[in-house]
Amino acid sequence: YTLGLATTELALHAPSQIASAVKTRANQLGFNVVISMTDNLSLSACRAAVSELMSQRVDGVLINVPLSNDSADAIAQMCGNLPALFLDVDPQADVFKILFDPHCGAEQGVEHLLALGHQQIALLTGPLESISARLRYEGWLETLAKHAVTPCAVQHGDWSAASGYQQALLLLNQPVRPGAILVANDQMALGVLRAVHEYGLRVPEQISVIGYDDTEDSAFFFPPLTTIKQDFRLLGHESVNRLVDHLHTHGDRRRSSLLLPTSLVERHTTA
Ligand code: IPT
Repeated sequence: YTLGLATTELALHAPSQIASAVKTRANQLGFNVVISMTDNLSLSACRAAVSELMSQRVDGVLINVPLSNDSADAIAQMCGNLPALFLDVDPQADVFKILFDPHCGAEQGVEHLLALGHQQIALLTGPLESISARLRYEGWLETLAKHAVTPCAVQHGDWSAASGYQQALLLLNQPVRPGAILVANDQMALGVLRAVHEYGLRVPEQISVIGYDDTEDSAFFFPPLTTIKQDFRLLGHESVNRLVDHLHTHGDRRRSSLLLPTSLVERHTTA
């Protein structure tokens, strides 16, 4: 078999670690993986990436591109009989999928900060064209609202460390200085830490920062980053297993979608 992986920007840490995990598991099972990458978040970019894989006669595709429900339907339809497993869609989307529960992750971050006594909490989301960025943001707002807390400021980044740095400077310059910043991924949190240090504030004594992903290097940020772990090795392993299983049974068995849990990893950026 040859598996296809359509992926969003591989310069980002999470998608590259997912691709690595997919490749590792596929190799263990003796399969090839061909990769095509989108360079923006439009539906047409995803279509182009999937059609590139189809023209290489792959036996099944993994799609790690953020897709709204309508876009996921469109891509599933385009795949026709070709098995397609989605990795970045809404848990409600009616497609074959394996996802980390965005609501669970958002809730764990908020609950951790509230348990530490924080009330002045600022939010730094990912790009709102991304379904996962949107769902994490909604999860934060819902959990905060349950505790009658409103965020003291909100900014939107693009997942990169550079955007984290720029947006953190805006958050720090608000009239009410946040006591904690909830960040939608570790790369942006890296930029936030630099901005906070340049601003002359101590982490975690004067301001707490929490990330999301727990990518490979996050334990080596300074200070080591508290974050919400998504186990990308497990995702790669499970997604290849399930896609291959689907191929073997010719789709006879009911496709079983899976929602993976996230977990809080407490290091030294929250207090
Ligand atoms: C998601 C990451 O959490 C985020 O950091 C960013 O890299 C994004 O991917 C890129 O699309 S993980 C995804 C499987 C929801």
